Amino acid sequence: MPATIEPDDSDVLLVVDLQPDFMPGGALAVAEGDTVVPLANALMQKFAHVVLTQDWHPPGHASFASTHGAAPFATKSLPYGDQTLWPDHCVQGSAGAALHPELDTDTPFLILRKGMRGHVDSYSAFVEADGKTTTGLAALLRARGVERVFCCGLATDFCVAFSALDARAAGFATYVVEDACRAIDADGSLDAAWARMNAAEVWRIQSREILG
Ligand code: VGL
Ligand code: ZN
Repeated sequence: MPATIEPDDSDVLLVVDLQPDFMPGGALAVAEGDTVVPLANALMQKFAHVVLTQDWHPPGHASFASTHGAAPFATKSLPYGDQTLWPDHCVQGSAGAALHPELDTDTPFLILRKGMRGHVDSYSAFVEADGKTTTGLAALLRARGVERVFCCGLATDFCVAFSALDARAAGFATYVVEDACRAIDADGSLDAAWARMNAAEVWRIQSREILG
């Protein structure tokens, strides 16, 4: 099948959280998460603008179950809303928080770290979980003439979905490259994420539509 999408100067590829802690064997492992890395590298070659994100939490982060003496995957009410509690992951400076060693870090113009503030999580590359604090990414992309945001990485139902929904809300045409993502899929979270993305007109595409 020939490529049907030819990225141009107004397109950005957003590569979300390809870090060892989200890979098989990692602290918050996503099944087959490692299979996304070569696809992300191939996709990057098609884009004039590429941004990587890196989940980057201080020790004792509000999203960690251990911080609250709770069980991982429980839900906790925090001042900004309900927070899923995770195993400790992507602790700043730890090996699990690094970018995957096979990920192309030469092509991206920006590596955006998120979730750095102790009391607020940030699944999204655009807006933190308080719904207010912006990372500045939307303004930066607009200043570069970006109109369409293509998302891939981990995890489909959390950081990819939240980033895609916020890209859409910021006015970008937004696409998720489904086969270049993998999901955590806890308690129906993958279906729920796609329902929200479909409702928001975030388009679901496959990497072959770009790679040919
Ligand atoms: C993520 C849960 C917690 C993700 C990050 O990258 O999807 N999920 N932190
Ligand atoms: Zn995290």
